[in-house]
Amino acid sequence: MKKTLTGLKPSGELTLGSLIGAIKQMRDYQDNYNSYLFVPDLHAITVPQDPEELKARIRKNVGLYLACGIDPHKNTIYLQSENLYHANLSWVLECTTYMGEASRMTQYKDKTSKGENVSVGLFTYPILMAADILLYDADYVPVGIDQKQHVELARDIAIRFNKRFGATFNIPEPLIPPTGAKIMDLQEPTKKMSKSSENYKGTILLLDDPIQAKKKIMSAVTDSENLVKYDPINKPGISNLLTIYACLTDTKIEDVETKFQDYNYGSLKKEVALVVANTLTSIQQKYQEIISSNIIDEVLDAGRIKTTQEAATKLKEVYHKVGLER
Ligand code: AQP
Repeated sequence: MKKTLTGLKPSGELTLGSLIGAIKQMRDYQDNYNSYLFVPDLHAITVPQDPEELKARIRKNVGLYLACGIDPHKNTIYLQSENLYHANLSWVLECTTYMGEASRMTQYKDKTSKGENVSVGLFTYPILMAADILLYDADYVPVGIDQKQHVELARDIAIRFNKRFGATFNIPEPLIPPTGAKIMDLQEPTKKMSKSSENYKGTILLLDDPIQAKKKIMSAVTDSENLVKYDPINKPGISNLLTIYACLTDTKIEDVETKFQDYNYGSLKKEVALVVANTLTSIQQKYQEIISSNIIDEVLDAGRIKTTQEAATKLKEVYHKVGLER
């Protein structure tokens, strides 16, 4: 069975974008793939985090994975920081990656272009991500479009390592959803909906009060044409709403466009708001049951034991190839 692997960093609360771009894909694939879903908490500290908030968010995110339909019997679920081999392999890979290729990563370039004083970790984190993927020989990495470049870097690193030291790593491929690869901010629809966004009204969190979420959809920025049409370049706001509806109802974007072609923007927003609120209500009901049980610790303990054994074997092979042994 082919292996899929992905993670959502606990740098903020999970959003509708996290659900549509990553969790939903893992849920859709879980019956047919050997699925690995982790919490990349080491990635979260590439930017400053409040320790207590981070700790709480790690549990919350695992609870949300499960509440969104990730089946712990079909997925290996684990916490990155509980498995020391990720950081070990990352170091070896950092030593085989060139400054030029790491400097080309657009997420890093975006953050530094704003003149922010960023950490070295933010620069090297795509290499840690390569280690996360290569450690388990993942075949596919379901990601939103913004992470495609990082999976390509992981491929380049693996190909180069294999050439230099002999076949060691499987070469992973990104899996980008045809619809919903980039859910946009509701207030600035040319920008990705992000969990660390400062604009409260632009982002829907999975634990938002469904009534508030409805209000956010109703006040989403659109355009003045009053024509419902899927056209992400010229009508990013409306296209984003159509995409959200299509993904949450598992409908083709063309069919959603046809369904709403005679609607005015207010009526379209009402329909989207209802689907979003229903999705959140269902997730939150399951989340409340999960958070008050022992399941999160059980799942993470099982994931830690399994992945630590697998990663130890892989790292031993890597150390042997590189000459790190007595
Ligand atoms: N808005 C989105 N639309 C589609 N996919 C998305 N993803 C995130 N936001 C959207 C996908 O979710 C996966 C996990 O991403 P992540 O949470 O580890 O990191 P990120 O992409 O940096 O997410 P954020 O929300 O933008 O975090 P911050 O604000 O902390 O930087 C990835 O596959 C991502 O593509």
